[in-house]
Amino acid sequence: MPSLVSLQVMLMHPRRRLQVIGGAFIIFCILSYVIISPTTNTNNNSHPNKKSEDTVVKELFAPGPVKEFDDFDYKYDRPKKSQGNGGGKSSSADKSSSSSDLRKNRTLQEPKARRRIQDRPSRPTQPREVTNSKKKLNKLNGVALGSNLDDFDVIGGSDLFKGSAQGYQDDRYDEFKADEDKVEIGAGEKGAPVHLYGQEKITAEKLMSTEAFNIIASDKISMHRTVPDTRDPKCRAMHYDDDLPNASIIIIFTNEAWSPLIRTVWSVLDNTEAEHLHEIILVDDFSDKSHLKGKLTRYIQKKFTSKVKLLRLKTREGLIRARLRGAETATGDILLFLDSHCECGQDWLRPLLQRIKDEPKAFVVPIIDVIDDKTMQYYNGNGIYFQIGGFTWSGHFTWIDIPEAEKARTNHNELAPVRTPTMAGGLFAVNRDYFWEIGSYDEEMDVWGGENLEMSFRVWQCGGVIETLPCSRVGHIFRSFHPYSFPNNKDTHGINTARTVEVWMDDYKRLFYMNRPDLANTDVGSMDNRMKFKEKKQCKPFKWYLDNIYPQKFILDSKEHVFAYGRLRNEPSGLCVDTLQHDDKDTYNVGEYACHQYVTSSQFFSFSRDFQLRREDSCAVLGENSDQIHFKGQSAIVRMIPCVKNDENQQWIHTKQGRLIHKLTNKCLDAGSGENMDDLKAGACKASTPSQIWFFDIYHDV
Ligand SMILES: [Mn+2]
Repeated sequence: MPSLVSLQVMLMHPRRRLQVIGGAFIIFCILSYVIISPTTNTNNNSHPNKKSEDTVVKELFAPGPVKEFDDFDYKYDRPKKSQGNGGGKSSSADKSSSSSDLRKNRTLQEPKARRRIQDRPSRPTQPREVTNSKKKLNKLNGVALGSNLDDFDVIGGSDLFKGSAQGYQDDRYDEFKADEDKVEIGAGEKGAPVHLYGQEKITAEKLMSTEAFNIIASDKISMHRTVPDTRDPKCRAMHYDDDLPNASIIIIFTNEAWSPLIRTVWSVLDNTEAEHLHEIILVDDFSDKSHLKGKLTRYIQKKFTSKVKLLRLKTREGLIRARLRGAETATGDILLFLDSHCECGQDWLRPLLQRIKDEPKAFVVPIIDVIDDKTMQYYNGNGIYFQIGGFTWSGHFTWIDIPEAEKARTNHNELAPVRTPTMAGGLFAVNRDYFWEIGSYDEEMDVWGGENLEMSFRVWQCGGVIETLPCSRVGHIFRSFHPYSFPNNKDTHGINTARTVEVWMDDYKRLFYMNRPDLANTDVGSMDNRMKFKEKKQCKPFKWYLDNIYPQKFILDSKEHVFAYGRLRNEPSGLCVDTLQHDDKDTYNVGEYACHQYVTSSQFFSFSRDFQLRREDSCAVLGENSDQIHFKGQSAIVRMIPCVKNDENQQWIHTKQGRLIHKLTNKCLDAGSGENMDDLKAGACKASTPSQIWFFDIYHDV
């Protein structure tokens, strides 16, 4: 025993040795007792290795290497498939009479200000110039055009020209015929995949690198294709009110390919009752692809009804401000935002409208079905299984399973609205007044990214709810990258997320900056407006959100969730357990590396109150398979796999001597010969083995 004690003290850092020697005798008398194990707990508060938190915390979360991820449209957030989750000249039809009719109509318009609700944050409104050329092509022909036409650049006209001798029907040249000729009868019907062969396949693969999806397959599919009914069969018996609110559907796009965009609009028109559809507002965020200019204008005028309207932005505004422009212009009861590459399922809209009618503070999202980016298959193999939204501390949206507590809250009713901590952001509906009342979007956010988490935290913290509605399903093409550019190549996702954490996460932002130290000192712009809003609305703190809305979220350093955290260091070798830059989304062998001067994400591990040696979502286990685990005398590699509560292979014991013992096999975590970049292993526990002594930076009181 005495020799072990002296060895222990020798092995320690000089600073730590001083702390230790004073109380060494008493403490080391109980050395051989397990202090933290699945079966044993003591109330001993004086861990020999425990540093004062105040002094150490300053060291934490300081600059270090950076790892980048992307979001909603990125494969990281992609739900697994097993889950479910112009050429022609314009017509010159009767310009003079249509424009004067429209002008008359405008005078009947309600003043804009009355459509806005009182609470809305004021923004300078610059009246857009309405040029004469804009709506010359629309004839009224007895059709009511709504009250907000001044706001649009193009309005659909198919209903307006019916029976008109001078209408579009007389055009001799049909510029859309080429697109129609590409369609193969039956291709992709009922959501079936489209397979290509030979040269076409090669061309399609090449185009994948610019379009991020199979544009040739998409072009072969009818604009009106049917998709499978992926709903829970019980949804067919759902009852909805006769007098539901109506929806303004806002679809923003920048340089979207032709067929997905047009199919999205048709899909809404084909799958929605006219009484529920107030309008479809397309917002073109300054696209430069030629098909989105004159050709799109003419297509809307010729093929779509006057419920379809197009707004063209004069500069690139980005997703957030483009959606805001659409929302400002909308006059329906409900705002529904839809991506520009979606296909709607059976009776997709009524569940959303009904829920918002019943719960005006609800942001509701459909279940998002996967449309394959390579075959355009609309997946239908998930049954009624679906996931809801979570987030990572690095500031990314993720899909998570519905927690048992939430299932219990809904009495295991599979059709009930399911509360979701976050939303993916591409598709959601909300009462129009409430959208403005709850702070709309942070319009100082640029281009794309982070706005969905901002909205999610804000809605929950400020009194709203976010729910997934199982009876509403919408398919979405999940693309593996953005087929458009970001102005100035700015990391808008990162900067927007930094704004989000600054405003909404309180102290928990430390966990974001540990993952993104590069953003700690980035200029994220003034947050005064958002802070004032938060104050005025008396929004709840992030801790409330974590405790009440996302209690299963693992907090890497919280006293409630972990015994110890920080770097996991083997002092004799100077090595720390390290991910070696492996991606936590994968299963990987964890390694060891010289301890960084500061705690960086790749060396941050926690010892959880569930006795797991873990990171945010991944836990350490032994061996590739059970044979290897149980082979006595042999050391086994340590792997990181998704955490599962009460998985025996994920249970560890941490002793006061600094051992980390794998409970199932009684093997000890071992630094081995102590080489950088080695895979970490666990071997037979031996007395007085310096390579088996590990301590975390910080221990909470046990
Ligand atoms: Mn999308």
